[in-house]
Amino acid sequence: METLPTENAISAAIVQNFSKKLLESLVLDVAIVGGGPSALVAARKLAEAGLKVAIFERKLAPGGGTWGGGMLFNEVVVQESAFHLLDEAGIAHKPVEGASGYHILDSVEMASGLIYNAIKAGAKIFNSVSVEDVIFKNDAIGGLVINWTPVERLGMHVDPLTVVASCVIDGTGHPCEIVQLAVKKAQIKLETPTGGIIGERPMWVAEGEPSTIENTREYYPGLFACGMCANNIMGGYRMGPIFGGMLLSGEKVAKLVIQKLKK
Ligand code: 48F
Repeated sequence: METLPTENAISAAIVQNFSKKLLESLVLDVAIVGGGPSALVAARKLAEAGLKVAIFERKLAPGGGTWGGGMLFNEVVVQESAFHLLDEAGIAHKPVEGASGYHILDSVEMASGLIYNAIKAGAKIFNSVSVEDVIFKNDAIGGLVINWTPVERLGMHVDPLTVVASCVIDGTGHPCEIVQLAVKKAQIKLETPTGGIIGERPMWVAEGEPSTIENTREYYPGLFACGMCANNIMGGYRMGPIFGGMLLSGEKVAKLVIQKLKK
């Protein structure tokens, strides 16, 4: 009997495996929007806790603002309180001379290490997928509305698909896209002093780092925020190429989600 040509076997394997991965991710414990550093740590921790978690990332390469270091000098700085998260992922770091408690590391190693470890822990990552809306039912956020990034970029009139999730994490960084659209379209009131998004403040490293962690929380039933998104919502300060707050924010949001789902 004639066997199928290799070309066919390769294409069939890709279609079958991707379809299986997507089918298994249509109902999730946790759907994360954006694959920046905070989201990647959260995904790893959630997967390690045995939860079904997937990241939907608009760009071809996950990693968010990690790759470019400071002004394209591809090195970043992390403070002592977050070293354990680098060590758990096998990412090397060394002291910054003259700045006690700060270590410097290769930003490409950090991005690739965070991505690799999230996947190895069992999280799924869908790249080139943009989240364009949320599922909003019974006064809670219940999932995501997704489409291919090229469809979004080309402005093609193509209906999206949906992903149902018990919890959604907005990890979209500075623009906090998902919370923005939920406030606008579902007219929800957030757990903030004004009920709305306060807006990110300018750079102040000493304030921005702890406030990123402090501002990481559930802002509406089913809708959590981490990383710079959380700072934008609560009016926190930015901090540039220091990433400890991002990593710790990912760790914190995972803990909050696990606590909620255990209840
Ligand atoms: O901005 P980003 O890296 O998130 P983060 O974890 O980290 C912030 C730092 O990189 C840096 C900083 C540290 O000092 O200030 O900025 O808060 O990554 C956010 C990711 O979300 C993706 C976007 O492409 C990026 O990779 N993203 C944004 N909107 C969407 C999205 C969307 N609607 N759908 C899918 N992905």
